[in-house]
Amino acid sequence: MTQAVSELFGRLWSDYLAHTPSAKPIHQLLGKGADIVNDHIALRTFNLAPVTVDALAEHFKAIGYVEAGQYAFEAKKLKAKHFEHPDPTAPKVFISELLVEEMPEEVQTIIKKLVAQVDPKAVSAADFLIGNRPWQLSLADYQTLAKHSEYASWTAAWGYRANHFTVSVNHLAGFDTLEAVNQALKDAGHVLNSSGGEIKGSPEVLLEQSSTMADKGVVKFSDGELTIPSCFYEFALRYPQADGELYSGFVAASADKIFESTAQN
Ligand code: OOG
Ligand code: NI
Repeated sequence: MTQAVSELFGRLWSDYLAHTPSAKPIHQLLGKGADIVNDHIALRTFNLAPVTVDALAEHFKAIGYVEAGQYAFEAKKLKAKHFEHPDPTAPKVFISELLVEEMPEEVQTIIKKLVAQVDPKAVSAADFLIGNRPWQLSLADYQTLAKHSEYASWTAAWGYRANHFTVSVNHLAGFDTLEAVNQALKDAGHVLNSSGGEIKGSPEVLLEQSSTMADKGVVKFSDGELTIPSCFYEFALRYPQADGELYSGFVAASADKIFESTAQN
């Protein structure tokens, strides 16, 4: 990996660890002390300037990433793109955005109020994606968003940071199947996202995924604090395409369920 790539992911990883206490023990459990290859990370945003997917993607394009896939999630009112780097050991990047104009009026009003607080020049700053919520948010507004869209409330509360890292199961020395990974996680007391089944996808769609339910963290609002779901860990096993290369895209039907890893429970 180039130094720019490893530096950016190193900073994203430090912020992620600070909000995901289960990540270190899971890393140890699956890697057994060895390095772990990250399949991808994900970021969330709103489709309003200056914080659209395309604007956030500039951080990755600047270090060699290119757009490699587009996805739509009609029920959740989301769109997403994924980005890849020519170096196959660089994690892929999945960035989604809420289609704000498709939300009820009261949701639109709140999100526009948040995004209006973002200095457009700040979006390209080196630390914009590293644990950064560039707006004030009240508890009442958070709760209104949560009633209509779990995604909107999570994004408003946590802002810009990796909402998950993803273990590449293909690269694990001690595990050959996602079933075995899931069993080890459950035996160690971790709670998996079971929406749509613990394993999303199949060998037929060339990608199997599972994830933990998000840890919890304290978020500061303008008028108080609340403990809410923070970030989660994902596990991905990729299968070879006809040309022998591992499939490198995402599967919308599976991603739709992975989003639910930050649901309130
Ligand atoms: C992204 C969910 C989709 C995947 O691997 O399909 C995803 C999110 O929760 O922001 O990560
Ligand atoms: Ni993911």
